[in-house]
Amino acid sequence: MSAVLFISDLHLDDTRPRVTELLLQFLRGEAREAQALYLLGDVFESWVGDDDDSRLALDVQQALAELTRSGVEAYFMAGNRDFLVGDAFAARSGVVLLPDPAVITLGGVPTLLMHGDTLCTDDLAYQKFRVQVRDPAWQSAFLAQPLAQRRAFAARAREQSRQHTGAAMAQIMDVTQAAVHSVLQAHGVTRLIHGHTHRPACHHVELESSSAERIVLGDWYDQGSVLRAEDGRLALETRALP
Ligand SMILES: [Mn+2]
Repeated sequence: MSAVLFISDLHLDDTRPRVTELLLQFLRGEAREAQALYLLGDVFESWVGDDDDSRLALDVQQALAELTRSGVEAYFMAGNRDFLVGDAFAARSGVVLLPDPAVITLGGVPTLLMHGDTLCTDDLAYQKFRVQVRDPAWQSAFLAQPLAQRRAFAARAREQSRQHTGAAMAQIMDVTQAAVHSVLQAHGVTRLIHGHTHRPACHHVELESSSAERIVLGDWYDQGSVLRAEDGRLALETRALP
């Protein structure tokens, strides 16, 4: 059986062109041999609407379209940066949009997929912001603005996010054990894969009557990060920047 691949937190941005280059290489190379690719959020540092005509936006959709046309299934779950990715993006790139959370069967094991931001329940300021920007009325008002105005808003939001991340205690920016236990139990699964925290690891989770595993995907800042599921094995691997 061929591999199933998981990536997240690339935070693609014009300031880090080598990361975009690595993704394009990955989509045209390694991913072509896979059965499926899951993109679990924050692929883009920001996404201001599917009408974005920037080079970066077009190149990524093009490479995804080539991948999906070659027969590889690709699934896209939004993160806290690219939650405005919508149906036009999906149609152009051939990806299937996934809700957060979503349960899949991976090598026979029911597996819960999330971006991970909803697990960071101690970050109250962020959770409040999330409620606002996930509101359909807020989203349609935002998307009705001209592209230039939306880009300016995204730049301001990035700056505020940087300040918040710098000021908040590291502990607040991580998942809480209570949230992890609660989603595992609510979905009746013993495996969770998520990103968002940029703390790649495979954790063992002790539940009341069973044990589970929590796999955290890595970010794409100093390298690429890929979770490969193949022949019943999961491997968290890195890829060097070009
Ligand atoms: Mn995130």
